[in-house]
Amino acid sequence: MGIVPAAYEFQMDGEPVACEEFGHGHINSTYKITTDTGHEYVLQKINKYVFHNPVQLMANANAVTSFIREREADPRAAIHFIPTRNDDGSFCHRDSDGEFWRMYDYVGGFCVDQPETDEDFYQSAVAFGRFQHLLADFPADTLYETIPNFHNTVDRYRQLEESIRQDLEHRVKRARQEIAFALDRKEKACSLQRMRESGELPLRVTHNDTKLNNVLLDRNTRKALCVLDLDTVMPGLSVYDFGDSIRFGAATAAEDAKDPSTMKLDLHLFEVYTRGFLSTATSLTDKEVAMLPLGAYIMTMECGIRFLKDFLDGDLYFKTAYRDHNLVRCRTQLALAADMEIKWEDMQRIVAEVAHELRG
Ligand code: GN1
Ligand code: MG
Repeated sequence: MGIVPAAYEFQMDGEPVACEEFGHGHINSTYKITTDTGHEYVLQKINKYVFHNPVQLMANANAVTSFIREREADPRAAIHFIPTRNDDGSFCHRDSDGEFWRMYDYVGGFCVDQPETDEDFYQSAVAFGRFQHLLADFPADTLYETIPNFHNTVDRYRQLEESIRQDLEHRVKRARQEIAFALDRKEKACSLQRMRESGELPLRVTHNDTKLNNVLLDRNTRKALCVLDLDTVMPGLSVYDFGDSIRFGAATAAEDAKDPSTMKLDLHLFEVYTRGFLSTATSLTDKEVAMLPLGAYIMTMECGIRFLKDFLDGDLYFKTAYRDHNLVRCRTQLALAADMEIKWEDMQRIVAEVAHELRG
């Protein structure tokens, strides 16, 4: 189905008069639709190869955004999805080709891929912390687990061990050091999952893609408006979201830097993010706050073992640009985890100091 016919399936204000490609996402196709009454909408075709259940995905996204919009006066505090013309309350249209579409209000603002200053990174922390806080009373267990066991590190290890045992691509011999490093740390890496199962850490709504470029900034003030890309919203632990931001954003090198010795944790950026996150995520328990460094460490280890497993399997999950791309990524992530081990006490001290200052 064409783009404009798909747009007609939603309850827009006015008739579409312009349609342009929009954004630069790698997963979904995105368009901006303008109508004759001057309204602007974002129309997206959901990538069905990545997301197998767009209906559940949209149910999650709509449930959390509706919840936020009921509590926040600023209409830009959460995306506003537009219902379809079906009048069945659905927010997702399936066209005759089996493609799924959704639409939301365009509210302006902009996103950045790289922070221009520390303040941009701080604003992303404010946004993801606020997301936690605004959803603190949301019944997280009512959300669909759209990617089951996504951060179940126990299960990630099980899968890694299975791939090592099968060694389908005969690559185990080339990753002996990385395998040993990962297996040596299994117990620590699985500790958050145990705390989730025992209830020591509360089940929360998690975003699961807490990168800077998923935060919408105000054009004038450059302050965070809301978080975007709710495709991986699921029940989980607050420290997953914190941890993944640190893994990606407080690192001194790219995720796939070829020289792993360039990959370190930037303690200054770690503090910047901690400060922003704790300034808004005020509903976290003391235990959750204490586990923030562990969240950063485990998200990094987990990502490393996911790349490792995919390398052993012959690069089936992550897109790769060259033969050893997943092994390079794995080494770089494990180097970051190793550096966190060296800086462990500093990480603990920073979290304790910032928490003391902001929470008393
Ligand atoms: C994938 O596609 P992207 O970059 O948003 C992955 C994350 C990994 C990340 C590592 C659904 O995210 O979990 O941390 O790659 N997303 C999924 O680069 O598997
Ligand atoms: Mg993503």
